[in-house]
Amino acid sequence: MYDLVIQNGTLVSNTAVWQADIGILGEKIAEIAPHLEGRERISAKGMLVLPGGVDPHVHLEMPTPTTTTSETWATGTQAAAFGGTTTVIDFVEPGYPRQPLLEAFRERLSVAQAGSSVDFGLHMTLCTADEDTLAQVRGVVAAGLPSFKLYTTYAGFRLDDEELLAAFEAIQKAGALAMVHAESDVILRQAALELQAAGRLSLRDFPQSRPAIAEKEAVERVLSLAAFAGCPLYIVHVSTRTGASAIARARQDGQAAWGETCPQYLLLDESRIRTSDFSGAKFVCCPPLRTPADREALWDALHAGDLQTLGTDHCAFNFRGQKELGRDSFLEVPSGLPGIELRLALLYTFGVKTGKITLSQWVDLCSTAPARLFGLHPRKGELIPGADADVVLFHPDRSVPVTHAMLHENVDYTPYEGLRLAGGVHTTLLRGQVLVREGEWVGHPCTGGFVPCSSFHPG
Ligand code: DUC
Ligand code: ZN
Repeated sequence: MYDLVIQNGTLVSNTAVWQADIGILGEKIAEIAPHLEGRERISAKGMLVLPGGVDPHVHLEMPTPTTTTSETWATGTQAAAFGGTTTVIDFVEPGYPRQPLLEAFRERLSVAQAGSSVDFGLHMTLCTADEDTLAQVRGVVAAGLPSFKLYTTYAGFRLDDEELLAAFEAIQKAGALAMVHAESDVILRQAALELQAAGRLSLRDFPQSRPAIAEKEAVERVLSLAAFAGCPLYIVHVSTRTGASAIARARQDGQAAWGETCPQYLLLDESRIRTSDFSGAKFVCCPPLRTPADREALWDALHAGDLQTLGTDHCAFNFRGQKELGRDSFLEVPSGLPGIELRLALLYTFGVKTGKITLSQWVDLCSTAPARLFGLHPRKGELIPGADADVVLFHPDRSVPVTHAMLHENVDYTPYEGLRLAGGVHTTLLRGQVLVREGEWVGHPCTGGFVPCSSFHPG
């Protein structure tokens, strides 16, 4: 007799779709089979039943030089649960230059732990790559952070080629994974200088300040440097056809390389920024939204398996008071879009329902592949006995338009306003506890915990 049985659902894994019950004992899945008995029962008749989503790329409560993201750990992780995501992976960034990495980790951990309603992992950001910093990499991996974020641009974060190579070598030796924000700093600086000289700093000019070629150049370069170092490499938020095809080529050559894209690059394009008023600021993110042709190429890449994960890069700033900081110059618009709550529903609607990807690809992109890449599998990302009972019941046939009012994200707009969803999350369980039932929060807040990630082995 199990504590809880989820009955009569259609289970979806990254390889199969089948009918069965899920028996849960305590925090774990105990059995998957027909006709299980439990003290409590949840009917999943007519529902898809999935492993809880794993969002590999979020920024909660993130300070920037001018403001802090509007989404806290408390609000963002509840919104994640409403959207079927039961594990998020955020970032540790140094609180001051050359802060010891484990000290920065402990500080971030205590903030996250106090507020998180879903489980979470953390990636470590490397803003320097000197001997002293790189000597700390092994200790960070041992603490449960086997993924390191590197930037090719942004003052205070950017590593030059020599530093990137040194970092890749240290990460490889520590059995970890490098993640790179890949945009060419020299191209971005030159593009911004030219626009500035021409007095073109209005929102309409923003996309031109971060051209697609900047992504291509940086993706190709970091792929080469990582290949030379033998370091596994994950490119975050791939936004262009050329970025995706560079990763596909590297993979065909046998390189350990993976790519992530995000809902905004699949569903929105640069026309959103070119509005007659300032509302286009709601769509400012880096890399920027691209062309309809790029969107199509990214869908093709998901279909072909050339990109492996869907993260949100959830980085929420209110339009009022935050995005508005950039009224006089796009350079001052805080960069980032919200999306933590809609990831599963958007990919289902515009990917599965349109036939661009299969149900199993959907689960793989949103859950299993990120769990594997970031060392959370098989505890997360899988419906199998022994895994955490992180389970989502998803209504496969529910037509609703997206409105800001229906969401739980702590931000004053959604970039997806008006898009019609074809399905949505009904119930979300985290380690056997129901957090969301029929669209209502029924869980205890702040019950999420840090999940140490194991060293890199993509499986
Ligand atoms: N890009 C954004 O737009 N926001 C957060 C970080 C990033 O790389
Ligand atoms: Zn990001």
